[in-house]
Amino acid sequence: MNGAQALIGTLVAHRVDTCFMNPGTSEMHFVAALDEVPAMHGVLALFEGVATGAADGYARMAGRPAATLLHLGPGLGNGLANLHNARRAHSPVITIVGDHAVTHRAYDAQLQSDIETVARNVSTFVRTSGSTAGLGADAVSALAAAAGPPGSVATLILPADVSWSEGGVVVDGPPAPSPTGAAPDDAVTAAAAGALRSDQPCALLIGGRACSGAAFEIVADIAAATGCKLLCETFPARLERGAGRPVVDRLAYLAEFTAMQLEGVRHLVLLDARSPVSFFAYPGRPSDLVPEGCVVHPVAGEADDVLAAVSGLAALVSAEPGSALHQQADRPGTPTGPLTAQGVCQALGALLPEGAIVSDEGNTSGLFAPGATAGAPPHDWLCLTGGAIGQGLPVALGAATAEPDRRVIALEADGSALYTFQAWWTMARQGLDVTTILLNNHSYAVLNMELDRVGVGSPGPKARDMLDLGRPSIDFVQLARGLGLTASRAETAEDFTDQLARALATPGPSVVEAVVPSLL
Ligand SMILES: Cc1ncc(C[n+]2csc(CCOP(=O)(O)OP(=O)(O)O)c2C)c(N)n1
Ligand SMILES: [Mg+2]
Repeated sequence: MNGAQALIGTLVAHRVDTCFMNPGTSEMHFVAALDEVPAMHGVLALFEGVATGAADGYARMAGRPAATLLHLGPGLGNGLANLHNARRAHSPVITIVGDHAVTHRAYDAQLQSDIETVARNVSTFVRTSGSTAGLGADAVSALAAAAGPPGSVATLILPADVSWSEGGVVVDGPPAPSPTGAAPDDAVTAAAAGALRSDQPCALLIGGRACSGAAFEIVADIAAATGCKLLCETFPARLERGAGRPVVDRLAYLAEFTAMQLEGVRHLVLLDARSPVSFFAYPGRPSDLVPEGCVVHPVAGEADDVLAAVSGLAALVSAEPGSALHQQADRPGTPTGPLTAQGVCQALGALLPEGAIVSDEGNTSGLFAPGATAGAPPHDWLCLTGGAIGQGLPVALGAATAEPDRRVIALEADGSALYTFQAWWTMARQGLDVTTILLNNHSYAVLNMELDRVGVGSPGPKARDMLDLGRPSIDFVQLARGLGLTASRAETAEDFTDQLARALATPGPSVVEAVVPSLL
């Protein structure tokens, strides 16, 4: 058995059976080994940012890692932005980066570079595997690091000769128990409970694992028992929402709106969320968004056992299981007239199928989507965790790979789509049920607002031109068809609703381009 076979065998023994990849010469033995270990599914991506974003989307839904296979330092660099988003999502991801054979390093051949330095930016674990016999054990170490909590990116660098040499050993062993995290600090929990039982205004700020499953229900019970506000982080990795799910408000993107949401709050209890900070610095404005005089209670952090922490807090405030406020079923009617961003969101709210997964990179045009879908049938909402755009389509691809029986909807802004729209080809190749709503406002619209907010005075035509995507206008229908998808364009609300309904009812991937005026 060679190293590549042992590595893949070890991964599948630990339930890592999907690898999003973009290989080159140094990874050929790994590619060849796919036929030796049929349990591993290789998924070809045409750009590394698609592979890494897909691994993130996969992990958010499956709760376990996929692998990526990338080609040396340049391949890893191409995938970095979405590994950054994965790091912020606390998604477990195994990144395997092929490298030159150890014996080739002395020659400083064209593709040689410092891979470890690139990897360190996003990874909690970086190791260059030193021997074929030890490769399986290296993979197990990477898996342990990725699992967390917090889930993280683990990078295993695989020299070509370590991969091709004989002497590989599959390390299977008993499956490691699912790690739950560190025990909560009793004193911090008691202080938070005391504040929640007092008559001072309190808020729970939840993120990560507190936004789904049992932990989410328990935090909503705590909110019901104590009358405190329930808020969640601005861009949760995965938020369960829709009819029958706990009611929670997301913190706003703009600091001014966050300040309104937190106004008067005297105690802020953090449950797998960080203390709120402004997304960017603006001249003369605060970075820290905690209101003055508000006490922050970090009851559960990203490395902690969130379920134990929220259960402990619920017991101290005598929260009744099942007492939480749940969302009523309620859908908007279908929109009419000229198509607008609001109309697109309304149609989505009217048609969203039960069990859908929404990958939200709708940006400004998606502003109304959370409101319009709040009472739709239960669904999951996946956000742009790290702010590095080009995530939405790859995450949709990964989510659909993990959950092939559920409808995935990518709510995708034009500018963001153009970083990684190669994901469409992989959706077509894999036959995945992903419906992309392409919000074409012909603009980097949000940056118009940012241009005003940073205080540059009145921007001139050259500056505005750097934010304009309308010259020439981009034809997303042709792009999508060229990559093997069915696609259509809508310019009225009625057409959009019809086209979306058809796309959602049709197996396989499709794109509905919504031409909308820019909100900014
Ligand atoms: C990797 C990366 N590059 C650049 C940016 C800066 N950026 C933020 S928003 C944006 C434009 C977004 O345009 P679009 O996706 O069309 O959304 P809209 O603002 O039009 O709603 C850019 C370029 C970023 N956030 N991430
Ligand atoms: Mg745009």
